[in-house]
Amino acid sequence: MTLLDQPTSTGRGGPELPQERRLVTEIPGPRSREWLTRRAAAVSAAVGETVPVFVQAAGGGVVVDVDGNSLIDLGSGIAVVGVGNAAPRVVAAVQEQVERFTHTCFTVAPYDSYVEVCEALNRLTPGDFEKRSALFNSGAEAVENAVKIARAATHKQAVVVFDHAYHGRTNLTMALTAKNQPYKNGFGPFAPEVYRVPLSYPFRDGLSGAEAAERAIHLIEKQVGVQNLAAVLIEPIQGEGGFVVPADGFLPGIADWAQSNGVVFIADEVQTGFARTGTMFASEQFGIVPDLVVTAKGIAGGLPLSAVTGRAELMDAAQKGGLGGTYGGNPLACVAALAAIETFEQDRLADRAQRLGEMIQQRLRALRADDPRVGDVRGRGAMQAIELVVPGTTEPDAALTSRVAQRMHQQGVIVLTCGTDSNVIRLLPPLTIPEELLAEALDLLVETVRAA
Ligand code: PLZ
Repeated sequence: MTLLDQPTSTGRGGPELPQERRLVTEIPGPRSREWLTRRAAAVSAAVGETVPVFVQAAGGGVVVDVDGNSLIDLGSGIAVVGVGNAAPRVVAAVQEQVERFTHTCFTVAPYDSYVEVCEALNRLTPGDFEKRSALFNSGAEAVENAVKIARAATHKQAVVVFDHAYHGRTNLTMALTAKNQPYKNGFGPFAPEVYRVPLSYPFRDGLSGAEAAERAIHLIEKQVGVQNLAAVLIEPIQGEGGFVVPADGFLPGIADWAQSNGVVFIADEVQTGFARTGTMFASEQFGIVPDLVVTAKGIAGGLPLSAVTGRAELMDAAQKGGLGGTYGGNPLACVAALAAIETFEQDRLADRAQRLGEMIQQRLRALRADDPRVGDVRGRGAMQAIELVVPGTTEPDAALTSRVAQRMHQQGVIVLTCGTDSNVIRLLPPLTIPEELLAEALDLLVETVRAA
């Protein structure tokens, strides 16, 4: 009999889980190690992994593994479970729906929750103009559809994206994504008519927002031409690319230029959306009103759902039947989204994100003040990061970053890294994490960076 044949705890997830960091074995423990062995024999070696534990339950601010270790979650499954894992409203809504019907395909036989999610998105996204939405499964799929919509509406083809951008792993979105390893290497050829221009990256370029916008616009006008350009696509704060917060004025500069030149301005709010940055959408904090907003991740408490929302005349431009897919707006995901959106609003999770952000910034700025390897502390709300460098320079220190992340995992805290140079540690706690738990994780992070 192997360990895996023995029953594991039957404990449920959700916020009722004990909110504590508790290590009862080394990380990974014996049960996780058995699963890692089975994983290696069954799962493609090309599918990555960050933390070497297998999950048994999760909720509030913790993830409990199959050995009974309780880890503090500062990753939210990559910014997904903002409302917490197994959030009570989400669980109840999905349980009720799963017993009614699981799927009809909205484009075959429609149902109410799809329409209600679109109504909610039209209400919540920036802009007081007439809007429409369409639902898909993943962030990448929604980004692709935003590009399709912009092309259909403008009868133009080119798309401009930025250095360090991340938009997905499908063929078109690989072309839109900047970083080669591991996302693109060996997977070409990539889609044409994608043009990349420099971002505003205050820690590295020293430019004002207006200067960085002017630099990008000049390149677009000279190398692409507005008469060919369907859309400019940008993450308001970059996610995978390093949690880069552009200098003030950069986003409005780009958006104003696009919108006065017949170019669709698309905000990819897949990672920044749904209260994560302290407002429902990050665009609000930068004073931009995108023509199209792409959402996913936080939208449905962990069920796969994504959306494109925007100006009705753009959203309605493609031919009838031109947008769709078998599962897009699946009824389980839609009721989960309605429950998640109710939770964001009723529990004022955007305010919570701001409060968590203040705690994180305070702690990490103090660290930066006495450790020159912490080159930059940046972020908004509960989307914060430190960029680790060789002291006194902006030269990335990826080795230090990976050591810190691994050491955090061994101590029972899930943290993720990011950045084109893999030298950024990012914090994305569930917005339901208890403050004491976040404080404990931040203390550990500070100690771990100092000791690494
Ligand atoms: N746009 C801004 O952050 C997904 C990628 C994880 P999907 N980011 C996490 C990984 O290693 O694959 C993301 C994003 C932004 C688009 C996407 C794509 O969303 O739901 O992963 O397709």
